[in-house]
Amino acid sequence: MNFNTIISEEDGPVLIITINRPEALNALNKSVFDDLEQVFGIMLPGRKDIRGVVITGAGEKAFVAGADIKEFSEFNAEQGTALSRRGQGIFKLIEQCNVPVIAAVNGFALGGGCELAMACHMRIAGPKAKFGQPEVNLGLTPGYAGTQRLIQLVGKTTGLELLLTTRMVGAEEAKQIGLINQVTEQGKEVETAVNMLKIIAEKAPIAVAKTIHCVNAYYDKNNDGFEEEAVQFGLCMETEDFREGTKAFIEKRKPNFKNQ
Ligand code: CO8
Repeated sequence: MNFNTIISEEDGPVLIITINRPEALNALNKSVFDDLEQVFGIMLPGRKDIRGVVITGAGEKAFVAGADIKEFSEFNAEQGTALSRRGQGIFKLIEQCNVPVIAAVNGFALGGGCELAMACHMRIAGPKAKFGQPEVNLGLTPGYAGTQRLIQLVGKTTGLELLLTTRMVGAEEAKQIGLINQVTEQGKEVETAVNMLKIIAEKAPIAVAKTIHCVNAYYDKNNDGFEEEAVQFGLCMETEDFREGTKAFIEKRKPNFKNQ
């Protein structure tokens, strides 16, 4: 697959996606969205061997410093709504991905960058990371679901404060408020994320996918997460991996899952 603005590498079962526009602090433009859509909409559904994804930003300064302001500065309402829907749709593909996706945040994660990190299932950051939603400084609301996911992650009280004051939070505070999972050493963000994904890659893949699906159902207003869990739990029992997992436990050995 050919990409213009991302670099795609593999480390065993883990795909590492680097957003590669360091001259613009990896700002999200149309080309980045096209590339992310190819990865999450086309490539990953056809690659059963990939068991986790890391998203990071090129260079030492930024994960992603937001949507590309230069690209939308002349937009009208119709164009703005269309772009917002497109970004939200691509971030939903990430959130609904069958394998875990971790944002490895090495610097600024602002606006659309913070929204991208929040659409991932987990976030690992180095000490130089800075998270923020500065949209109201530009006369905008967040457009890629920042008003929804920030509140889900940190609650309405802290979320509204950050959205309205635009105050940036560092890695330690982000961990404290529940925005990220872990603070790691500077420069080790990707490695830490890959290691976590390699641990998850040893688990039963269908059960991992269904667990992500059930957690997402909690936030889906059209779905009953409790019922969804009961159904998915039952479906797991029809998988070969369920037989293997329980058999391996009884035989006191490591399971050999086949994603079936
Ligand atoms: N878009 C486009 N270019 C950017 C962006 C961006 N978001 N951020 C940085 N750049 C560019 C700069 O213009 C600069 O380019 P050049 O060298 O050609 O002038 C280069 O990256 C380096 O940036 P700085 O010189 O500004 O670097 P500093 O270290 O001085 O500052 C900051 C770093 C603080 C991160 C600063 O760059 C900044 O404030 N950036 C903008 C942050 C921001 O406001 N982000 C939110 C954008 S809006 C958004 O994300 C809304 C999402 C929903 C959109 C829905 C659309 C309809």
